[in-house]
Amino acid sequence: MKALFFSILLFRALSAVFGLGDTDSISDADPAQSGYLPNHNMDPAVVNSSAFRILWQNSFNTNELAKTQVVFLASNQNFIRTFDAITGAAIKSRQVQTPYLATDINCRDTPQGVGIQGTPVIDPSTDTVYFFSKSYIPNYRASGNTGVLNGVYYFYGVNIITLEDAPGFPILLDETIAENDSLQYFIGGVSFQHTALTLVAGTVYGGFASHCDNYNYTGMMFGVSVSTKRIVSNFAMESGPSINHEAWNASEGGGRAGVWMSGMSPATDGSRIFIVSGNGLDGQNGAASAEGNSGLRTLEQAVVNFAVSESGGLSVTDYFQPGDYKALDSTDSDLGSGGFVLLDKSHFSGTNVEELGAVVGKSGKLYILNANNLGGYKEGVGQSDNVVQTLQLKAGVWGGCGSYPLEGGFLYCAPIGQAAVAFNFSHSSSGAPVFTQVAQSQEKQVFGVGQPTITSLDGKAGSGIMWLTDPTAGLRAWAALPNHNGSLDSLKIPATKGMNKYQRPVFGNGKLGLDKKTAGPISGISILV
Ligand SMILES: *[C@@H]1O[C@H](CO)[C@@H](O)[C@H](O)[C@H]1NC(C)=O
Ligand SMILES: *[C@@H]1O[C@H](CO)[C@@H](O)[C@H](O)[C@H]1NC(C)=O
Ligand SMILES: *[C@@H]1O[C@H](CO)[C@@H](O)[C@H](O)[C@H]1NC(C)=O
Ligand SMILES: *[C@@H]1O[C@H](CO)[C@@H](O)[C@H](O)[C@H]1NC(C)=O
Ligand SMILES: *[C@@H]1O[C@H](CO)[C@@H](O)[C@H](O)[C@H]1NC(C)=O
Ligand SMILES: CC(=O)N[C@H]1CO[C@H](CO)[C@@H](O)[C@@H]1O
Repeated sequence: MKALFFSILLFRALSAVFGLGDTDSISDADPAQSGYLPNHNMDPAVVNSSAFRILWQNSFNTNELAKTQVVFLASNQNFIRTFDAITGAAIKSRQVQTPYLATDINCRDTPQGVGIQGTPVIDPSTDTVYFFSKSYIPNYRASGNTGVLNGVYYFYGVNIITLEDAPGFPILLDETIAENDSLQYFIGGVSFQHTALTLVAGTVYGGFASHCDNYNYTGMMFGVSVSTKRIVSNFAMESGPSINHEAWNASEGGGRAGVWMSGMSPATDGSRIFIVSGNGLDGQNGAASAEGNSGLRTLEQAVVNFAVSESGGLSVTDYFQPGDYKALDSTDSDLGSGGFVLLDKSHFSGTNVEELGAVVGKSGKLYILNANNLGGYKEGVGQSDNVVQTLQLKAGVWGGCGSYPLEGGFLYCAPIGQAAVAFNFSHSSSGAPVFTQVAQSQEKQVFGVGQPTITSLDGKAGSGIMWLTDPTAGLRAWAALPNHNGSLDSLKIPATKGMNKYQRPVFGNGKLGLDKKTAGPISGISILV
């Protein structure tokens, strides 16, 4: 498992009273995680010119890793801050909790400390921002102020104007018993909340995994109702008798199957939630094939479709688990290093397939799935994977792909150490959906590259831009439509070397926000306009 994710949210603060503008970003990408954002006034003619420039940059504490933008930022050091989007002037700042020490978890993934990691989500109807924060309760499970056993997680709701706690928050997550396994309860100290958050029918959901697979942990999905201010879901990805209920400090304990997705959000269409899990232990599926609705309890290396109950509880209605998942387990080759990309069904569909999704993890095998029938386990011909299509990329992906549903339709992925690749969308003679690799970038991306995010100027033909952040090279942008010789043409944008890992740029009315990597005393956000 790898773990740094630094994210950004864009929220308008230009007027005295905050309000939602139609070009604001209130969550990480779109709820479906398709990666396509049509309405942020990003014009490629401007982006590819000197008019697109760095508007401001801010520095924060040494090694404080910035997480959000105008106006709301949340960091690994448990700071939340607001800024003026145009000038960068600080408006408010608050440290919600003492951050958890990386030395308490024996994992170098987050050396600067652990606080708020998953990108928050804003509810514009109440001006409230929601996030999870990792900290301590002194003498909670062991003596002392710190230590892994005193590590806990809180769920916060904070007023985005005052940065004060909304009534009823924060809520402590620790000791919550899993809704689908009475033997498992939540221990914040060994857990790591990494996915971006999503707000579905009044409940905020976030995925939990571990730090470097250390200690006894099981991947969990938490849901907190923002109206009743209660935890309404704590779903253990592995449950039942085959799970090893080991001591907290056993490195092979728990069920594993962390939900982290390199910081991507669970994907949702408003009623269903899709997540992808990582490596596990003791998976039930073996020689026999199994249907996606068969009630598998060892949901490791799986794409999982949850139904959301009226109260916000989660139940598994469908899953896909690759036939070689045990081999993936034994090599720590997480399918769930990437999230699920739910594709726009008004464009990406075909005979007998109304809605598609895409997933690719560390193995580099890109699976195109039927979102309404994910495929179960070995349900294909001759016990093969029952998927719409499988495409092998040159390397693994941490963080998922992104799509552009116009002008024929494209899917973009950024395998580590390789060129970014573009697939076009078409149909076979029988009408089945087919993706074909048609182009690649001249540039190669290093480890920690973010998820492809695609903008357009309100859907205008030829205005698509595909964006990636690269930890070394910084922000990159390409024309989304491949050129005729099979290349993605890059746009000329200002150098912003040194991005934090696994981030998406965020957008608001012709502006873009980024999180730059700590370099000595300097860290912060760049806004380009
Ligand atoms: C291991 O952790 C799980 C919670 O994930 C818990 O149910 C179990 O009791 C723990 N084992 C021990 C021996 O503490
Ligand atoms: C695990 O923790 C228990 C106390 O909870 C302690 O007695 C035991 O020695 C620890 N084991 C290891 C391997 O650290
Ligand atoms: C997709 O690319 C393939 C291979 O280059 C090409 O044959 C096909 O016409 C393209 N399909 C569309 C819809 O552009
Ligand atoms: C394709 O065209 C671009 C310019 O549009 C050029 O930089 C690139 O080298 C060409 N690639 C190939 C494979 O010819
Ligand atoms: C960007 O602008 C340059 C001129 O500065 C031009 O040569 C290039 O084709 C443009 N790139 C794209 C992808 O539009
Ligand atoms: C008690 C309970 O609800 N158990 C469920 C936990 O989740 C698995 C996976 O969906 C179900 O099979 C169990 O029935």
